[in-house]
Amino acid sequence: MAQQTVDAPAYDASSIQILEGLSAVRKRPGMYIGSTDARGLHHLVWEAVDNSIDEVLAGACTEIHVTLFADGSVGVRDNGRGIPVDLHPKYHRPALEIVMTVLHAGSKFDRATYKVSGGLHGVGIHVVNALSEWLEIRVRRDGHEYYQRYERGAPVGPVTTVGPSDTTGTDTRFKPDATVLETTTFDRETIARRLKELSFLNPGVTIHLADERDGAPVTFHHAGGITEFVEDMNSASNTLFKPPIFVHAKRDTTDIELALQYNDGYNETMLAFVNNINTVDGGTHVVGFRAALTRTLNDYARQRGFLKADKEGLTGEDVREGLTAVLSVKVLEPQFEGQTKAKLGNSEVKGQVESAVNEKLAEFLEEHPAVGQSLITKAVEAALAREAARKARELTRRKSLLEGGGLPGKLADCHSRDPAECELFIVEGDSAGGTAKQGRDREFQAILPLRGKILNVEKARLDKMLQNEHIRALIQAIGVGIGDELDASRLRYHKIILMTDADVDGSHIRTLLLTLFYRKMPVLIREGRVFIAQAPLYRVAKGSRAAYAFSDAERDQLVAEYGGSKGVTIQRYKGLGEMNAEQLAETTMRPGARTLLKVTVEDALHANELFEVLMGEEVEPRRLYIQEHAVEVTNLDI
Ligand code: 0RA
Repeated sequence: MAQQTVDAPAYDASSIQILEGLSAVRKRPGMYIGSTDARGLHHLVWEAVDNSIDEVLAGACTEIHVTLFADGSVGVRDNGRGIPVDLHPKYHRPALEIVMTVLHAGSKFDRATYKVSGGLHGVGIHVVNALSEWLEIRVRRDGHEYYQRYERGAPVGPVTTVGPSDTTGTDTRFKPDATVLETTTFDRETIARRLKELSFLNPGVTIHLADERDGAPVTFHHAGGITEFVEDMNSASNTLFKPPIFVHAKRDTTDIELALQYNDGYNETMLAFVNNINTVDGGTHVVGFRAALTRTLNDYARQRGFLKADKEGLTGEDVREGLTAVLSVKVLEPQFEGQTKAKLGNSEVKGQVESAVNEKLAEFLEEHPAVGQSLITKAVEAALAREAARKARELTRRKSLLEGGGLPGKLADCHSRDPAECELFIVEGDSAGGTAKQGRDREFQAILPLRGKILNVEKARLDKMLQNEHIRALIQAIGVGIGDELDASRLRYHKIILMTDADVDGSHIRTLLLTLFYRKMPVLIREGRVFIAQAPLYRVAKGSRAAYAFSDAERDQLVAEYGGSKGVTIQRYKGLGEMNAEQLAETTMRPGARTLLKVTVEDALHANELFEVLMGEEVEPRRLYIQEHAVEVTNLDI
């Protein structure tokens, strides 16, 4: 069959409008995709995938294929209805071309469902097009397959029919433009995480991810929806009841879905979505949910006699201890607020979610008294512990005053009082602590030695934590406080450096400290204040020459450089304590000579998984996790 052109004038006034729209996007990409870094780059993929998800929401699509191609392009293919190609009445051009170049909302070709607006999402596929070196689109519809190619957003030819087709769908493939984006390398893990999330939120769809660059293809399909999402989040925890509670309700035009379950830990893990967008900064839907949870559980506890009528009620914190929840709402005209547009602003949604959750959760507890009892028992315990923690905190406060200046006795502080240049080394063991004290630059380097095991904060409540001598010393030295009383401006050191032995005990202590920071002083990790020191594993010497090796490979390389193993002595450091002060300083502590690894938290969900798996009760997930992942750190030379 010969190629056919879909009828359209070659060039007219609408072409000019198209070119003007394109240049606006290319001039200020940040306005449309938030930024031009990796985040902005991935935004292009979200935009393309969201378009296919809109077809899923319309009940018209069941399969989405995402492919990362070896040439740096990405493809998103769906089996939806296909973008219309008939001539647009106003622009006199195929609708497809209009969708790809200018139009995004409020037209005949706009799909009416819960769509995303007001935020960075839903800006329109034409933005992806404008920021792509090239984009090729194939639409299967009305018995034909149509094709068009664009370069930097402008069509390089008309829409043509390239053959017959007995299916429908859209296939978009684009290569991000390196001249407007700082980075163009897609990260498979980032994309896989989002696709997995979407497959939980839209149980009717199956999403395939293929990476031609390397790695095996994966498929995401979760018929159980957000209930399965909560089960997945809790897979490494002991849950108080099974399956999760599931609530589905409609209030006015707002659709509300909630799945929740409790585990025997002390943390809250909640994910909230609006029209499939992860609202990491919460908003009115989350406020409504929290109010309803607190109210319903208090009413229930009073009615069933778990709480005396005259007693103070359970607080929001009490009822959220050990909570794992996913809230997914669909709102007709969402307003997203805040710097990252990740907070829902619509005020009516608070009442809608609150009313729905009040009603449905009360109903559920009525029908499942055993679940009700387990969850109330947990919240009442939390309330008692909260009271004990308050007393313990008061005690610490008074005590730290008595001790003078509030600094722990074990801390060898530095002279400088400028936090920006100060560093705190947290050192495992008194003996290594002594060596570090001798080797440090006392002007800006402080040393806090910790002896023996520190407490596992994943398994302890605040009151017990504060009774622990090491934890009190850490809190006092760092200065920002903890939990509710956290004040980041009181940070005493801009670098907090963990210096532990390269053995099992050392890595255990390191994980415990990271858990403490992540759970109780998360701002330190978010702001990139926490580092891991890299101590050498070997000293390789021959005659008057000597050098340090930080891995087995480096050791072997040094031996080779020294002309083979003859006459070479290799000293293996089993702990920091085996180095003298000068060696420790010159290999591990001195800026310029040392290597520090900065601790990053990729995202809360990911980190949560790590800490829960590593620190939780269940052994098997921990073993599997350690096999699969290395420590969550990225390399940084300082
Ligand atoms: C406009 C109208 C209709 C569908 C679409 C756009 C559409 C867009 C994309 C983008 C990626 N995949 C897509 N699939 C569909 C409705 C068409 C109709 O009513 O038949």
